[in-house]
Order: sequence, then C-alpha cells, then structure tokens
Amino acid sequence: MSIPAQYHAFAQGIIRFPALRPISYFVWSHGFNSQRVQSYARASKRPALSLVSQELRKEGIVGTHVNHFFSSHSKHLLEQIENELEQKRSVASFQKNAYQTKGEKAYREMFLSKMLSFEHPAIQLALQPELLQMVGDYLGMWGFLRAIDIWHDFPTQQAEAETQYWHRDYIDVMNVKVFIYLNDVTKENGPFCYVPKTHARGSIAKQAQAEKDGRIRDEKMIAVAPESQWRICAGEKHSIVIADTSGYHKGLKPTKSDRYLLMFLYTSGHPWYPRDFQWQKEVALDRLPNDQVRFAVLQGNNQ
Ligand SMILES: O=C(O)CCC(=O)C(=O)O
Ligand SMILES: [Fe+2]
Repeated sequence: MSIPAQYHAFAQGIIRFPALRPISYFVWSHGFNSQRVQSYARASKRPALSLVSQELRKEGIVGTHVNHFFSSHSKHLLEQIENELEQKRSVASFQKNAYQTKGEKAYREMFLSKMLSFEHPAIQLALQPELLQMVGDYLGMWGFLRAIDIWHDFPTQQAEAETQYWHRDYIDVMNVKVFIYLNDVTKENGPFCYVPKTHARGSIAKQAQAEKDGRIRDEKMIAVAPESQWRICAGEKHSIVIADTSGYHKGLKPTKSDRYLLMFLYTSGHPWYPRDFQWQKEVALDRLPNDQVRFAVLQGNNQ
C-alpha cells in the first residue's frame, strides 16, 4: 500500500495539534500499520504490559539497567559490541569525526557504518525479544528498527547546538529510542534529558514556545513543566534509558568529559524518514524466525 503524501502532515497532527490526536492515532495504527497491530495482538493476547512499557506509556521515559533487562545472550552481544568499539578506538589513525556522515553534528562521532550486516552484534542485540516485546507493548504493534548507531559525544568550544537544545523528534507518531550508556554518565558528560508526559500520547499537551532562532530554551520549557519534573538521565555504565522522543528532550552539552552510548530507534512500519542504514546484502527471509523480528527488519505494513 502506498501512503499518500498528506499522510505525514495528518499524522503529525498527533504531535503538533492535540485536538487531532485521537483520530490521527487511530488511522496510524488501525489503517497504515494494521497488520503490525494485528500480528502483535495475536502474539500478545491481553498483554500483561511489563512495568517498563507501562511506565513508558505514562511518562514517555523510563530507566533500567542491562543487568535487570537483558538476557545473558544479550549481555554477551553487548560485550562483543564493546570489544569491537574498543578496537576501533585503539586504531591510531582513527580521527574524531572519521565516521561522521555528511551534515552531522560537530559534537558527535558515530561508529557504526551505514551498511550493516544482519549478523552484526549491534543488529542482533536490537532484535532481541526483550527489546522487541517492550517496543511492541508500547507501540501496540510490532516495531520497525529505523536507526542504530554508537555515539561518542564530546565537549566542544562552541555553544549548545542542534539536539543539545530542547526539541521533539518528528520521526513518527510514536517511537521508542533506546540508549545504552557505555560509560558512566553524569551531569558533566552529556546526560539525555526529558520532560515527562510530553510525548504524543502523554498527558501534557502544552507546546513549548520556540525563540526566533527556532530554539526552545529552558525558560520556555518551565512553562510546560517545572524544572523539578525534568529528568536528567545520569547513570552508571550499562544504564538503559528508554524514551519516546516525540516528547521534549535534549542531550545536555558535555562540559568535562565524553559520553559513549549505543542507540536503537524503533518506529511503526511507516516512519516519516527512511531507515538510516542499509543492509550489506539482502536479509534472507528464512533468517527471520518470527513476526516480531520480521516486522523489525522489513519496512511497511505487510510481511
Ligand atoms: O544526545 C542526546 O542525549 C539526545 C539526542 C537526541 O536528540 C535524540 O536522540 O533524538
Ligand atoms: Fe532528538
């Protein structure tokens, strides 16, 4: 099914115009993503939503830890990813920004290639059942793995830029972004920050006022929710932060040291921008063991 161009504008109604939320949510889930919804519903009859997805629905953000959330297989995959990262970092010729793609951010280098194999441990980790089930429980449909990367954020001489200001991600009606911290993160090395309940289906519908330069500053965010409610996600290595980034968020600018994290982004089968990586070679369908994984790998509504 091809999606009419008007769809995106309509779907954005759920984020920009609270009055349109119920109808645009309905069309998004039961129209354009209906097969994903049905397959999820069949597999998860009367889902006893995990505490993580329940909290995510209510707050738009939830924190957990690798030791509480990951199976031993997932932990093993994470170790492989960290070993690979360590090797890349130790290559003498490795330059800051060497892995950046064009138009990217001056405060971040990214380690994963945009051509990935299905076997890559980061892909395998992103497709583990504890993650896909949590994403499905939150979205109410099987999610699609829209983006994946390893970020290294570092202090710069410049002022805050881009995602270091409050913003919403206009990527889909709902989304799930998973950050796995690969080092200890404090207020000084760029924690992820979030204003709870501002996600598309959250209880705070108020929109923050942007300045002329398009930035939303702290003073304007206070009008949406008092600072005492903001979540500054400091956490030790292997903390997991899960957020629907349709809600207001930013990465606090690192002041003293660096931050490393693994990032997965899951959306519906119809994100507003295409997947940001490609398969090195087409994934053989018999490698996809069930609907949960099939829908995560293959874009669209029908598998
Ligand atoms: O750097 C961060 O913690 C936040 C980045 C961001 O805006 C995003 O992941 O959507
Ligand atoms: Fe963002």
